[in-house]
Amino acid sequence: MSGIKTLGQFIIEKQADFPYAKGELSRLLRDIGIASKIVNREVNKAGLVDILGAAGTMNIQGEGQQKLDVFANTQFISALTSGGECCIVATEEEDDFVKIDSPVSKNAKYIVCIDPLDGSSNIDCNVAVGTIFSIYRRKSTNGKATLQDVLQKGTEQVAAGYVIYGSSTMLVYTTGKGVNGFTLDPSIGEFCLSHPNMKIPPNGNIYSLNEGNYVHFPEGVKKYLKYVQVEDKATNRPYTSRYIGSMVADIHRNLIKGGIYIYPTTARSPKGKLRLLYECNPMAFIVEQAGGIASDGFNRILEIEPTELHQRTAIFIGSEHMVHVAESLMLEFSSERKSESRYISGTEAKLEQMGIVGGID
Ligand code: AHM
Ligand code: MG
Repeated sequence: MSGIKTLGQFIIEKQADFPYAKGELSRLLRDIGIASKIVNREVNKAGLVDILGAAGTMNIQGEGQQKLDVFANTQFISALTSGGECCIVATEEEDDFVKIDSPVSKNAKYIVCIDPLDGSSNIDCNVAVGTIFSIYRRKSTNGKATLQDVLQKGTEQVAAGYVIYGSSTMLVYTTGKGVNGFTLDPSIGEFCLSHPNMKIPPNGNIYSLNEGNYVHFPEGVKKYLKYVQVEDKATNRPYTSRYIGSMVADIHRNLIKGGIYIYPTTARSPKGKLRLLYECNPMAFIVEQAGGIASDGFNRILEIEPTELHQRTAIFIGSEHMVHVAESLMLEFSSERKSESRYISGTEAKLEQMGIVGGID
């Protein structure tokens, strides 16, 4: 066992970073880790047993649920209920938030927003899927926690993470002091620290977006696509296109290799497709903690004020330089929100300042 540090050991060790911590957040992270191992077991044998296929129910977004979505949802809610640290779970799979009302959770202080199985339309063909979670401290101090406790800005997250059920299963999380990744060793059934202090390269050459939606993209995204596809040796263009269609897997790869993931607004999804509370905010927190950027094309994802549980947003997330270029083009060519943008200077000046010039007309 020498040299191995398990997730449990790491969490306890890191508790010392928070001098007044009573171990509640650590227990919550542990509960999520345990549930994800159970989900991993089922995802791994999905091709073998009769658990695949639609469960016959629709979630609030009108999307068909897969059976494993339902299974994962139940596992996480049940782990958070028996763990005793969580008072509300907001999940992609339930129309309303779930109040945890168990004797052990009477004093629970934490809210968990979760996408129990993201990318689940990929399960039938053995492509990587993931779990995404975000943890907040409840704001109200008495009575039962309410929707207002859930609708907090991403900057208020105390922790966030994802699990990728891929060729290996990994859990990656942050508590605002960097990002660490753990790989599940199936022989001992433990997540072991494998990627300490993860940092996203400031620039990269991978872009990930569903180009099939091209005709519906905002002009700024169309220009960005042109930019990444133009030959320019100095900036290593054309870039490489990689799109799995599982946000967790696409962002995980870009986190390691450098890259940008974009899900913009489209004519079909005018507010974007991905959900702020349990998809975009947690991924944005992780990527920022790793040194990257996450924006809705104009402003920081983490500063969006949520007004509803299943709110959607556009997202541009990844390596700092790449997101800056995309934002600059959004500003220049899709500038209906110019006044809100973090950029007030001209695009060209900004690009030149970053050492990135040419290729955009
Ligand atoms: P889901 O939560 O219903 O699985 O949808 C989220 C997924 C992301 O993982 C993925 O990046 C995106 O939707 C793919 O959407 P599209 O098929 O429109 O490209
Ligand atoms: Mg999802």
